[in-house]
Amino acid sequence: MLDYVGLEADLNEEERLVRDTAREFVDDRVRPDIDDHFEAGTFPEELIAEMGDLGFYAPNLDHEATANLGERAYGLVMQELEAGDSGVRSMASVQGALVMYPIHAFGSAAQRERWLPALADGSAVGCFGLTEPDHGSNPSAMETRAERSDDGDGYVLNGSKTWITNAPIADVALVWARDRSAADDPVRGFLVDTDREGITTNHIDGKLSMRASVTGEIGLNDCYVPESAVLPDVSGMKGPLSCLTQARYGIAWGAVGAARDCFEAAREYATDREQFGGPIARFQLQQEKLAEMATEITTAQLLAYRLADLKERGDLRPQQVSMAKRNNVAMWRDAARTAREMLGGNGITTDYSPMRHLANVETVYTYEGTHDIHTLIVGEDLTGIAAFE
Ligand code: TGC
Ligand code: FAD
Repeated sequence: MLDYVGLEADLNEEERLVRDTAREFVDDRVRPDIDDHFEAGTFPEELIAEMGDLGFYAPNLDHEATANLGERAYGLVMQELEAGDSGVRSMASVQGALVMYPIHAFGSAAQRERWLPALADGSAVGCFGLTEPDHGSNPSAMETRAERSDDGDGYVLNGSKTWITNAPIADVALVWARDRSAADDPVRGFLVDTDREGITTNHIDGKLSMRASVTGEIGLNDCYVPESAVLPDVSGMKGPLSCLTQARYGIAWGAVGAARDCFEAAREYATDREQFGGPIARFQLQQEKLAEMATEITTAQLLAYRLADLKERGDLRPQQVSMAKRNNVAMWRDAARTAREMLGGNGITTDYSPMRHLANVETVYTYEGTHDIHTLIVGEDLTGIAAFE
């Protein structure tokens, strides 16, 4: 397995164990069926509880229901899951970074008690509703609104969210909405049970990317939620954006895993496949491709490792996470295309992983902030000038 600068040696015993556990899980439980799920457009739902049992949801949170691992161990789990398939890593990212993290960071004691154990063991599924049909890259323009209910005991939600991972299978939706009852309509988070009246979670069909993942829309039509559904300790865009930082960190690691899987498929194929009387790996053109991929994967991996150290000591800035998400996903996109090319005609089938990773990366390049948006976040950080509008 590619580890060109020997990062393995720096892992402690716990990190190695966690990495090996996630790798074995992917080999035994993900790889055998993932192509069938990708072709059928389904998520292997039996893995939801299994991943909970293995502690893959928000393992970096300090809570009795979670695995209480360090940031590097968490990153390694994301790396191995995405080497299997982005749909599997997405499941873990949404559940852990986008639903459990905000409940842990901004929730009430009752919300933490109700949801964290169930989400951690996979007996409940969460989803994160930020994007709207007309507001993707600029979620601050969201139209979903919360108004005080007539009895004053809760809120009534109206609006719609789209492209929401897990929405059709979720028990709880964290919906971000403008609170019309407060001055300046601040954005607030609402934990909405999906069996409430007034909420729908329809499936989105026809995806050609991220097929082994369930994606849906959320409709909110006079959906009443009690006051106890509001995340009490955050208000403003900082709430959803800080969740994104957690998930983007995981994606920076996951990208390394998916790219590594493409590289390994290409290396093996090139040494086995014979043309013109010998393995294609003997041609300089093929070696150049492998050398380039290995170099880019290694530098992306180093960036992920550095991020883990910064995050562990509380020094990681969101802009640094943007740089890593942007770089590592673009690196994976290039690696997947090159690997697919090296596999020739066989490379366009589900018999090999690169084309599936190549299809998936189009989503990952776009969600959690598009490549362009992360360019502008880093650009603003470097110049002090925001170029979004
Ligand atoms: P802005 O005015 O810049 O900031 C508002 C407040 O938030 C703070 N902040 C952050 N905090 C933590 N992490 C971040 N990444 C943060 N970015 C900003 C900021 O300090 C400020 O705090 P305060 O205390 O001063 O109020 O916010 P803005 O609304 O102008 O945002 C600008 C922009 C474009 C960067 C932001 O809207 C953005 O990142 N857009 C991209 C949208 C996006 O990434 N959507 C993702 C939806 S979820 C998803 O895709 C899930 S896929 C999951 C899966 O399946 O794996
Ligand atoms: P737009 O914002 O309309 O962007 C279109 C194009 O314009 C992009 O190329 C973009 O880079 C470019 N662009 C936009 N603004 C600028 C600018 N200022 N400067 C230069 N270029 C710009 N969202 C959730 O809330 N929860 C989820 O669980 C979730 N899961 C998803 C799962 C999948 C499979 C997909 C595809 C998306 C998911 N999303 C989710 C939504 C995702 O976050 C958005 O698709 C993403 O933020 C981009 O928004 P958009 O699709 O509306 O594109």
